[in-house]
Amino acid sequence: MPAETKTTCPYCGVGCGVIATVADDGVVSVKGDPDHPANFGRLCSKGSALAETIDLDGRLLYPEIAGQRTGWNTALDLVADRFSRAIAEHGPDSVAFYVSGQLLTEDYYVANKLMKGFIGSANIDTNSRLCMSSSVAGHRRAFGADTVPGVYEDLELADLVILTGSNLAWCHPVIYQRLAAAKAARPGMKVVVIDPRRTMTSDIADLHLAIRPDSDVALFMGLFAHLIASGAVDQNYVAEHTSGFNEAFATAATLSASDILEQTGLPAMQLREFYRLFTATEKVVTCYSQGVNQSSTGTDKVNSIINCHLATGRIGRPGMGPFSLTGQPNAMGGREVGGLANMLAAHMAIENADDRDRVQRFWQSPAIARKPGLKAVDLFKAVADGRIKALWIMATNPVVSMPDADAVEAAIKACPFVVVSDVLSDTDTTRHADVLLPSLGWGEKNGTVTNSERRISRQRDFLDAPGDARADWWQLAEVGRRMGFNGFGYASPADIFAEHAALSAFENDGSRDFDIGAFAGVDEPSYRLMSPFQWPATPEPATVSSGGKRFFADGRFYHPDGRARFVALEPAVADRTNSDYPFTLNTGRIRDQWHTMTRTGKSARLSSHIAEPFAELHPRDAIEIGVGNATLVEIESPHGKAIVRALITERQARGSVFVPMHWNDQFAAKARIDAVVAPVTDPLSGQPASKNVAVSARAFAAISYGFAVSATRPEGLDTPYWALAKADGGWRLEFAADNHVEDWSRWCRRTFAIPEVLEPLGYADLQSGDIRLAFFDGDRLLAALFIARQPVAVARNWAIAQLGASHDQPRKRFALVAGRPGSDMPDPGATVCSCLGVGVNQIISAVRGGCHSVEAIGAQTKAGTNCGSCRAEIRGIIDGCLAAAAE
Ligand SMILES: Nc1nc2c(c(=O)[nH]1)N[C@H]1C(S)=C(S)[C@@H](COP(=O)(O)OP(=O)(O)OC[C@H]3O[C@@H](n4cnc5c(=O)[nH]c(N)nc54)[C@H](O)[C@@H]3O)O[C@H]1N2
Ligand SMILES: Nc1nc2c(c(=O)[nH]1)N[C@H]1C(S)=C(S)[C@@H](COP(=O)(O)OP(=O)(O)OC[C@H]3O[C@@H](n4cnc5c(=O)[nH]c(N)nc54)[C@H](O)[C@@H]3O)O[C@H]1N2
Ligand code: SF4
Ligand SMILES: [Mo]
Repeated sequence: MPAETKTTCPYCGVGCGVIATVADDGVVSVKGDPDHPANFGRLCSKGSALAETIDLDGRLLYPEIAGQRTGWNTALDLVADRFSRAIAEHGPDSVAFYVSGQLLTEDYYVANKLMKGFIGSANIDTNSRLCMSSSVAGHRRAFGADTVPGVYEDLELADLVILTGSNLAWCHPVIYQRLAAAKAARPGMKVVVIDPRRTMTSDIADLHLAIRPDSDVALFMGLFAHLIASGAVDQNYVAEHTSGFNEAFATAATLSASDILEQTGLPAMQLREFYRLFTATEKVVTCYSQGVNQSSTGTDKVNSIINCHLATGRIGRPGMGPFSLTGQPNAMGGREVGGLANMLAAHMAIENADDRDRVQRFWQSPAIARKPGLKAVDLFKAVADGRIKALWIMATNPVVSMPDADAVEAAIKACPFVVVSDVLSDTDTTRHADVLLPSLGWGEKNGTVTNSERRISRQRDFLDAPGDARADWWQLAEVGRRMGFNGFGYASPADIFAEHAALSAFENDGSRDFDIGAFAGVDEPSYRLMSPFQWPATPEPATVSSGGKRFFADGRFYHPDGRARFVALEPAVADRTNSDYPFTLNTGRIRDQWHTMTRTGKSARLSSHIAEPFAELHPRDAIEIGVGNATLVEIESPHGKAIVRALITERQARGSVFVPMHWNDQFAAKARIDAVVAPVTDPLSGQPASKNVAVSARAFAAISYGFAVSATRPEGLDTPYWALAKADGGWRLEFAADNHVEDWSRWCRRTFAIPEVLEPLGYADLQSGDIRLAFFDGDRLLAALFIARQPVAVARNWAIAQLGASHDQPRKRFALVAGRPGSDMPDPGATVCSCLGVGVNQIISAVRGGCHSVEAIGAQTKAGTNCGSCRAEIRGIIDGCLAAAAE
């Protein structure tokens, strides 16, 4: 009987329930958990492909010191010794942890306790600084606590859903599907998307406001003034439960209608329509994500939104409220344990002496951090200038994901002692570690995560620990013990969770929002069986709710006077004066990759949707800088450079380029876009402004372009542009050279490790410059190379399919060097539906055959019938074909 395990998806903050099955032959499969209240059985493309990302290829299996395998005892003793010595010689602030919203709550709790309570410094920060810290700061300013008031159901109950700075269709796909289903069932429901780019999410929007980058504060200040002018303010709510209204109004009133139009760049009609909709609709939810948080005015953006909800009293009631969509699976759990450098555990404040005393008494710890520690960008600056002598990085890849990434890499290299805990042996960060510690990954580790709607779910193990890999919490507790501290004798994650829950309830009595005291004494068997629940879950009276609890319906907030605060704001003034860097670089995500690709990059299916790093450019900008579609573009700032493929599209606004954050030095020559991102941060939250970077964009002059498929991973790539992706049966490679290559055949032998005895089948056209080479081992294709002076036009998915095909007949081999599919091998085109491998050409032919709805396409081709993440794209293709046919 195959064993089923209920667990939680390790990717985004939606926090979907997953059922993992291990068959008798050890093969793992996953499906959505129909009983989980976040997804009710749905999974997106990334969740559906989880089983493809848990192989041991590239795994870090044993501790290493200076690149040599060692045992845990030696490694942990060394870590404890080097941290202790640094502290003894230079004080507690000379060491730091940089951790992650992908840790489980139990790991995170131990990391925070060790640093803040025992080492006595607050130099622990997390990648959530790059992700959620503006929301945290905005919540604390408005509510007096870092509280997300609403629940997912609110999006389904609302009559107006505003998605601002959120590409929900790609980044929170299951919430997007819930929203799309609710809108389909209740077509009166309106959706407004606010994003400088037209994204897949905009496709369900009744109104898309393509605002100028970072003009959000002006937009929402204008809305606030409009609500007042049109009498939409809930005077009672404002009088009873808030303060600061008049001050906020005074600054909002200074902004004229023409200021707002100028700053946002919106047509007056669109602006009026948006203000009208918000004013007229009581049930409004405003969801926001990184287009809001990742800004030099991120905290102000958050408060500009909350101001409008407070003014109308639309908060904490069904279908109403501001809603911060968290990115990582445990961004919320990290906030609960106080993983940010400026927070204490259990939503207590580091600046508050009573809180410090309370936490120290609870932990019975020798010390307690007295002031906030260094925030991520400052932390790595302190590493760079030598203030940090020992650094422990856990479950994050800062050489790829931090702004000014080349400087971060140099800082890590120069740091006297760096420990990295990861699941992979080769990442852009692990390569600079003095000590590498192998961690358990998803499916092996055990603990809890909290999703965007405050729901705590279990991640459970269903695989054996590979090699000597051990849990992150265990590594931290062992180092704590070896540094001579009591309080780290945990036997299991259940032990840690019980302590964390007890701290949340300790001297709380309703004074703090985060309370899961109902689980204070949780034992191993109950922890094992724990069902998803939402906090608060208070001890007295014991309330454990499976959902529906909202905050602030009673108008009681967590500032000492119990009132919420309006925040008086200034609109940000955009500075676009530097003509050397005239473009605005916007960075973010694509549908099928997760962050730095260490896991999703393993899946051929997920890599087939978008296989290369790219820059989205407006057609007129492309003409101006002389970039043609699919040629290459060089993006540069004073901090660094990247070379990526040009994707010319009307979805992009003029003057802006969008580049995904995912590609790194393992998958591309020079596409680590954070090397280009300036380390500019929000002054309150310290969150980097990753969406608005002044850059130049220019054509990269390639003299030849190449595409290749190969059975083994290409090695030793040295062209100025290359991008590698996993493909069924091997790898696919895109590249470009700026030098003449004398002998492509030799190049192939070196790059694809082709044995000397094998002769290529070749074709070269000296006139056009086209070269094609294929190497066969018997009837099996080892590698095929296509070179052209222009971007190579060969059908990619068809070429990849040849890796798995038999080439027993000469005709088939020649078809390959001819570079075009025969009539018996039609080209499916670029992948749209990665779950079922359906390409754009197949969908177009189904549309031409009369399938004019997403459902009809699904019935004909199966596209969009598994996870549904591609349904918006399919709708776009249908619309495009029908529009073209009508012309
Ligand atoms: N597929 C996928 N899903 C993910 C992740 C992933 O790596 N891959 N990561 C997860 C994580 S950790 C996070 S934090 C979330 C992020 O989820 P999102 O925030 O939805 O994703 P992003 O692509 O970073 O940015 C969202 C949008 O902000 C827009 N934007 C840029 N500037 C502005 C501006 O000035 N104002 C406004 N209003 N919008 C602007 C961008 O054009 C972009 O479309 O996704 C999570 N989900
Ligand atoms: N330009 C730009 N930069 C950005 C962003 C952006 O939008 N634009 N977004 C920012 C945001 S919101 C985020 S959240 C960050 C994300 O950036 P990162 O956190 O750097 O990205 P990940 O690839 O998720 O890194 C996780 C690392 O942990 C490892 N890992 C996986 N599971 C485990 C485990 O259980 N234990 C341990 N110890 N390791 C594990 C993985 O192999 C990987 O190396 O990027 C930020 N950087
Ligand atoms: S929406 Fe997708 S990535 Fe996010 S938790 Fe659900 S299955 Fe995982
Ligand atoms: Mo994030």
